[in-house]
Amino acid sequence: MSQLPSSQLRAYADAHPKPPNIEYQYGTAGFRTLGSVLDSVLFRVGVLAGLRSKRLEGRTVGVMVTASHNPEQDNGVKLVDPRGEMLEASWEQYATFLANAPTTDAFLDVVDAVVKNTKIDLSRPARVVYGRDTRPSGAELVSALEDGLKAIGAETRNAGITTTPILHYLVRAINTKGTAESYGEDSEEGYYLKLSGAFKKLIAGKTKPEPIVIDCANGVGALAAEKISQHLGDSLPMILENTATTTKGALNYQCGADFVKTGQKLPPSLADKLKPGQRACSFDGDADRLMYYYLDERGHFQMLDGDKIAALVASFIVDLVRLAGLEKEVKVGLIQTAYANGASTKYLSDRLPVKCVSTGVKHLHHAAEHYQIGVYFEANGHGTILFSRETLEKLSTHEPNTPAQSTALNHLVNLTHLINQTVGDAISDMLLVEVVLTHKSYSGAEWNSLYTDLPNRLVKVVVADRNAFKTEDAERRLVSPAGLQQKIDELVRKFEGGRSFVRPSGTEDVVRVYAEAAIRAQADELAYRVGGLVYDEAGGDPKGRPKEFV
Ligand code: G16
Repeated sequence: MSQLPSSQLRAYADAHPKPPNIEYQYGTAGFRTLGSVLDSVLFRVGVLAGLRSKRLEGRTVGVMVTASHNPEQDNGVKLVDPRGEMLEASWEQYATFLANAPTTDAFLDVVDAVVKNTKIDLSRPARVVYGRDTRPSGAELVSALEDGLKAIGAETRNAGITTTPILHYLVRAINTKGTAESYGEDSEEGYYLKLSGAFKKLIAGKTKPEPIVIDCANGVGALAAEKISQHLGDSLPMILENTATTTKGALNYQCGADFVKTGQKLPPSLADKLKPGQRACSFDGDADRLMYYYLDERGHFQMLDGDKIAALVASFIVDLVRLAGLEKEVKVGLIQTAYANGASTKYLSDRLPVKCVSTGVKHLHHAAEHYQIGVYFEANGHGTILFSRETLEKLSTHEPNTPAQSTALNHLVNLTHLINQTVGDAISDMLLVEVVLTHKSYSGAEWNSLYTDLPNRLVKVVVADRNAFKTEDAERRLVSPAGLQQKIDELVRKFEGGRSFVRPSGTEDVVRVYAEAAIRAQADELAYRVGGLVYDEAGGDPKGRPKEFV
């Protein structure tokens, strides 16, 4: 193909018309909205994925159909670049333009413009691997995607129903197959073998962990956890809960990482099952986020969120680097967002460089690439650790001087296999946490005592137009609506240890408000009062006013 297959594209595009009066946006994690209005978007993303692969000389790109933590009726789609990372930011605008072209003619014009602007050699092959989560709308949306892939003439591989992190793994494994940088066998089985093999090496000779309770959010993580559990055997006994992947309405409902983090409470389905002190964790709907928790001896819920995971694993890595005698050559850095609890930032800043960036894995991932070892975690439990190419090389060539150095070096090498470096991965992150807890012989309570969280509260406000909210300074300050930030500042000053910020969500049609303060009641009050300001300033929808400030 040296020219666009225009009549083929037209015929397929006519079968997937864009609904009028809907404006799509490639946001924090791709397109995300009601599954029922995404048919044309999926078709067009198929075409774009083909073009992206051609632009990258036929390297395989990925497409994941998921709305992750969102409610079951939502769905979404995001593109994965060849190293398993999120789509290059400059291409997000093409995705948005393509999705919003009102007619087939307009769509073909945008396709043509993308080809010209990005200088695509159309004679190159297009290769795309795609997968989806368990949402009921997934099958039809995948068939729209497949039409887009056929229309642009892509070679395809269907990864079926799988987790987002496994799809990212597959993309990297396919593209590095047979090279010195091979990421592993390019199959789901290859993923399980790689992670479980590394886990077993890392805990060899240690006391086996007690069973862990896993809330699978009634999503695809249940299927993946079941499979990896077979590989892990008694090296990590798992009790899988919320595994109803085919029950209508069950996905993410009253369970899952987002439910736990936002509500700061246990999924009700675990209330009678969890014993005090027992470790438990929640995945989200596509198993790329992880939240840990336990009940203390008084039966009170204690949450170990993404910040606590970062504190645990970053300190472990820093110690290993030092023990391996590499601290002069290998610098470890940590990336957080404005949602990071102030107490975590303080704890971690004493141990390693900490940087704050905007919400969205893509921002954290790119910032983490600037370190030899970059640890990134969002407070919501989304994160991973990146080892730079030179670090991987150093770990494989470094000559240890002592047995202790050799052990630490081995652990670091095994961690590079355990950690899914393409994106946050609930299963890989859970295994990482289990390794650290095993090495340190930590209970949940000991881990929790690394630092004490400042009380905090997150609320959502439904407003007329969330795009009216613009931020700066890594989303810590509002620049519009005009004057609102000053009002927030005045309010925050009245609360001891107060901090609050407001930002539009990129995955839900809401504005998010975060607040923390020295005591719980104040954090709650600050969040609801800032929420009230947002509501009053921005023409809030009466349905969106959280009941606490009605
Ligand atoms: C996605 C992104 C995360 C982000 C989250 C919430 O997560 O990948 O980086 O923190 O959305 O974003 P927002 O506050 O903009 O809605 P997931 O797990 O839903 O894919």
